[in-house]
Amino acid sequence: MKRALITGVTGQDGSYLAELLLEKGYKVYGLRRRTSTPNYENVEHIKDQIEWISGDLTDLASLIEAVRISNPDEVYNLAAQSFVAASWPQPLVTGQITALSVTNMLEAVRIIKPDAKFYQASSSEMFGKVVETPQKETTPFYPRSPYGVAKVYGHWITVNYRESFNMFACSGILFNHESPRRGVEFVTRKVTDAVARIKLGLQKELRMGNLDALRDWGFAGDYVKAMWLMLQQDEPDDYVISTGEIHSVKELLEVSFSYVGLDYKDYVVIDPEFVRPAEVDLLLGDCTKAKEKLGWKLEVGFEKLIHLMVDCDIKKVLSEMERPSGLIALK
Ligand code: NAP
Ligand code: G4F
Repeated sequence: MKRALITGVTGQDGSYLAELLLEKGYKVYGLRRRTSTPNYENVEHIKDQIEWISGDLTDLASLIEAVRISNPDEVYNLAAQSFVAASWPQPLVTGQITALSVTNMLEAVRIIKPDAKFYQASSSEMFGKVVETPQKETTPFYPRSPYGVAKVYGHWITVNYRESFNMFACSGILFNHESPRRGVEFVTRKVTDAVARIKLGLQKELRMGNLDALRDWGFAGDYVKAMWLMLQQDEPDDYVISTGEIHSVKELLEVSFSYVGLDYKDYVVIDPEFVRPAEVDLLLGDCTKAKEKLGWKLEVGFEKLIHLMVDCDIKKVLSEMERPSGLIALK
């Protein structure tokens, strides 16, 4: 039985990856930091099948212990401060978790289990103010946020450990990917959650930032398959994972609101609070290498993804409304 250690397992990607690896018969170890209240929402359904290890990405001793306990064949380093907007008010925490802690994880693996295969969750945010379109593995980086800068560090230290210590370390440069498990502050989920609340009469308006931003949005369930495929190859390498399709935030609003028979223009208010100090205007990926070398393919397209998210949010809000306590999360 193969053994995998996942950091960030309570997050969106970690939960889909854990499901995938369990289906494949892996023993899955999940690193979980201490929280004052439970945060198992994304993994509630598989919680008992995961071997939980307490630890924090910023604490090397806990990572060494996690690698020792799990003795993994594969390590997926997904944990991060992953919200770009939060990286301006919290640049140091973002740097500690999203940048330097990648070295913590690599060191823990190098010291305890150097032959384990390692996946680093790199990001299209590294392309930032893009120097070519579409972006591919060879496109130079120009990060536009403390988060993007931190991810560039994480990417290069992964490449460096591969070249310095001959470790099987891969960096997946993933473009935006979404799902009903996406944190509610990210733009897709913020919109689909608001659509559900507006449709059900619980919210009157939606405050947004830059509607002209363009993104290449895919489905998280498809993207974790690419992570796994990268670690099944004979040689470690870096891959762009994307849909190759671009949509604006405005289109996201149109698709989401019109799905429930509403016009977004009646509800959306532009609020400078959600406009970023420096914006990434456009991200569009070219994943030819992943398609050809990994045989990776996309299954869920943009409209289907957004409709799926709206459907799930309507169900979630309805179940909140039906709770006997009457506690409705008004926004
Ligand atoms: P997410 O939902 O925000 O999950 C982040 C995970 O990291 C959570 O499980 C969180 O734990 C954990 N974490 C944060 N700080 C930690 C720490 N100090 N120690 C241990 N665990 C910590 O992110 P995601 O969307 O699944 O993304 C997964 C990874 O891919 C991230 O590295 C992200 O930056 C990267 N990425 C994401 C996308 C995307 O579009 N989703 C694209 C490219 C790259 P808690 O539950 O305790 O908060
Ligand atoms: O959904 P977002 O917050 O995602 P962003 O910044 O692209 O980052 C996500 O994708 C990266 C990969 O490229 C990951 F590495 C990262 O961890 C994260 O998962 O914002 C998308 C776009 C931005 O241009 C933002 O300015 O939507 C625009 N936007 C407009 N109004 C908004 C809003 N974003 C948010 N979160 N909230 C708004 O009200």
